[in-house]
Amino acid sequence: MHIRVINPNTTVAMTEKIELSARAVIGPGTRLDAVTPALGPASIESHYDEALSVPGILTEVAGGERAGVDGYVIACFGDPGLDAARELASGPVIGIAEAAMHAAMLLGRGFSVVTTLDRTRGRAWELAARYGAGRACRGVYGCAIPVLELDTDPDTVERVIAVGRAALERDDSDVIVLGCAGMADLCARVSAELGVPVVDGVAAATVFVQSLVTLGLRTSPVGEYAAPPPKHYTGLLAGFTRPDLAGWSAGPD
Ligand code: 2AL
Repeated sequence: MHIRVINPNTTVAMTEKIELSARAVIGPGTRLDAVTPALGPASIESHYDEALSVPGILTEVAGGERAGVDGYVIACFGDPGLDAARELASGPVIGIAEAAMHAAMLLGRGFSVVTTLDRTRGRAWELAARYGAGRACRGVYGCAIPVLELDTDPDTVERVIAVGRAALERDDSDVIVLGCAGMADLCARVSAELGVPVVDGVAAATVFVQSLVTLGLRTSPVGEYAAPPPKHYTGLLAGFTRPDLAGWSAGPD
């Protein structure tokens, strides 16, 4: 089985962190690659960043299809491009917010999300509603650390712990969801400090994809997630024109 974990931002150090988290939970027969798109934003913390990350993600999915990848993880907490990736991939595709929220609902009665900047909170709430977690999600809190400063800010882990502790108290929640792929390496430490399950969506999504592939299950090919109708794309997006029309590569190779 071959799983591809896509870091939707272009920061290689973050992809390496994501890969460690995913690699720690794969079974012996699973091959994993963690990829960094060639085009996109250095980090994703706005709707603009998120929109501009999608062509890079789709390029990695298209390349994965050519390489025989069995399933994909989209490793950014806004789950960018998830629906489009499902239209393109023959195997399952799971976003880390989707995986983390589902896992949290299997572990407790209510969860709180600890994320990076306050401005990403709205997207997290929107995704909770989409995934049927609108009631279980009791709060979403920023810790005022931009994505690319998670590694360099000496206070990161203490801040995440403090915000998580306050969230558990305020929300009367019993599970914490980490709201950024760049927090994957904090999971064990935060959990040990808070004494509740702390869900890293990267690990959760990797295990879920692996499980679906093992079960022989894939995204339904009929209806909304059927392959997108072929058409021409122009300008910077010309490479995304589908094969039925012209030597399709979905994006610059
Ligand atoms: C993220 C994430 O997971 N990756 C990224 O670049 N931005 N999420 C976030 N809430 O900031």
